[in-house]
Amino acid sequence: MQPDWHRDGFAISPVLLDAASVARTVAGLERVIRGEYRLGREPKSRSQPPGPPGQRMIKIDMPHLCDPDILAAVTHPALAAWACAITGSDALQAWAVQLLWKPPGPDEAVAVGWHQDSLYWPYWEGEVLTAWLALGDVGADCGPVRMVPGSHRWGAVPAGDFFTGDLAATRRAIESRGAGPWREQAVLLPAGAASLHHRHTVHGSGSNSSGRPRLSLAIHVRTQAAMPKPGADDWFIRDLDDPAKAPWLHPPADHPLVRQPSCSGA
Ligand SMILES: O=C(O)CCC(=O)C(=O)O
Repeated sequence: MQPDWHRDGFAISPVLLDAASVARTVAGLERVIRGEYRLGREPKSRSQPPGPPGQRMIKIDMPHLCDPDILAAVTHPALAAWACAITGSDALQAWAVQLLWKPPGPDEAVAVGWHQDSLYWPYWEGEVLTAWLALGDVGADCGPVRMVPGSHRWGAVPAGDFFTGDLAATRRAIESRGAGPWREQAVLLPAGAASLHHRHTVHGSGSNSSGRPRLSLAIHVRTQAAMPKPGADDWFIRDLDDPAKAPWLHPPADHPLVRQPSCSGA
């Protein structure tokens, strides 16, 4: 069933980036993975969630700082226009981006445990979301992201863990908080399409048996209805006025709405 943003807490786009844009972005991912930074800046961090050496998922934070083709994908107007239309937002700013490269492998190596993104974002208040852009076809055998429809209405559940591949344990931990009922839907996407999920939507992903890597960018965005919590001081929100780090996607950065002090993290 096609998910509905308000009912299910996630949505699936049509193809937004054409094949040439996807190919350019994939080349950018490959460059950043091998440490070639065409924009002369390093990513915030390079990490590999637990798993056997050489088989783990690769997670690189803020790759758009490093590569023009990744920056172009993050700021692609079709992605922003779709996300604004789905959420009914006037403005959208990317404040964090993750490159996610899931190689073929079993759960122990490449699974992402069930979690809500809000668990990792204690410094935000309001509407903060994730657009997950597929940079290759994501079929059922690739370890697609699986969402729990309706879980955005559970509120913040202080359980779950992105960084453990133990899907059963993270599900038990979330369910033990009284959340439910549990239902799962895999998000299958053609290359160039995206999903969008709410900060409280529970999600995770399992093994990749496709024989090829699953490639994506997770683009964390805020709408004009999100503000950093008073006194919050975190790397991700410190430089919200720096367009290299946190580009406004919609409307363009010179729009009067974006220049309002209330939209600035300062
Ligand atoms: O790529 C995955 O499998 C998980 C991604 C995720 O947790 C996210 O985009 O918030």
